[in-house]
Amino acid sequence: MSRVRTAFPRSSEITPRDVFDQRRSFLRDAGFVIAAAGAASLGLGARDAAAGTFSSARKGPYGTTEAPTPLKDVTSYNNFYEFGTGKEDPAERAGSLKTRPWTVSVEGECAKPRRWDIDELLKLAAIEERVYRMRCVEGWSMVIPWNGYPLAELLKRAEPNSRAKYVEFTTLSDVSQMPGQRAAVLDWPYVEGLRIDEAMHPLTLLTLGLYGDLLPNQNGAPVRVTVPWKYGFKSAKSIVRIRFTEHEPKTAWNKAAPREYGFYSNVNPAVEHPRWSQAKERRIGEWTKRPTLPFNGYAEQVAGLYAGMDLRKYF
Ligand SMILES: Nc1nc2c(c(=O)[nH]1)N[C@H]1C(S)=C(S)[C@@H](COP(=O)(O)O)O[C@H]1N2
Ligand SMILES: [Mo]
Repeated sequence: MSRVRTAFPRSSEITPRDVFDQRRSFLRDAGFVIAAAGAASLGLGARDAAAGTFSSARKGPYGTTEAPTPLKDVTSYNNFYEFGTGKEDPAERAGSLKTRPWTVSVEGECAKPRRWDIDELLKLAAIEERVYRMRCVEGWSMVIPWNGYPLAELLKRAEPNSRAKYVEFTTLSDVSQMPGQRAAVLDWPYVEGLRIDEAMHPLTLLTLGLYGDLLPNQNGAPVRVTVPWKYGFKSAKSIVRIRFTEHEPKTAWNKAAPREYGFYSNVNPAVEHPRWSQAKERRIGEWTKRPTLPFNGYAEQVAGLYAGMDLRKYF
């Protein structure tokens, strides 16, 4: 409780006025019932819900000072194939996703497997704001103020054992809520994975919100991961299971097109994708392309994880 409501300034004081106004109007337009429901379960009053569930979250480390992508773009230009392959499909169709009740089971190679309720996850650790660059393999990027805490906070509570070398993430599988799962574009459910040191890295965020509120459905409500130095598809949405494994997980995109999507998928301008250049990117809202940075600009934090590895082979 107190962890969510901190003594830090309200977001109306610390974010640019237009961003704040834009958020308010979005909440009004969307009739943000989910945020209100989440706020109620956290014991927040109606006024706090209107201002945003996490609006007083403290700024976490590693945030970029680059201008955030407008909320409207963050919530209307999405990849979430469970709701269709068009960029506007998730915003239009993800209303059918029921994000409560919701549980995430943490299992596999660990001493303390456990099923967590979403309300427990909301209170497990202090919710931070992390403004991360996100880079899609298709050649576009955004800057998104996420709300969450390091995934390590959750993982360490499971006490992974010595066989736990990877962490696998599985998205909900339910065609009645996710109409895009009727199409065989991927082998559902969506599965992603990280090496355990990547999953435990302080940059890897268990993400519960954006722009100060609970995640909109199209962005992976009620809980997703955010791995900012990897291409966007590594950041699995609407997660129901996290599993410690001894062997490299079989990921949905790797199974679909192994030559295009490697297990690592670190943002790397020097490794070309057969269909989209990785040398440059278009920041949503800008016209001139900007160069793509190694590890999406997070090399200082994560390059050491790959010391001695041939990143052209392990792409
Ligand atoms: N379950 C699931 N997770 C997913 C995807 C998806 O189709 N299904 N798309 C990925 C891709 S390709 C990207 S670029 C990001 C987009 O996240 P955003 O819409 O919140 O910006 O989500 C990733 N996570
Ligand atoms: Mo992506």
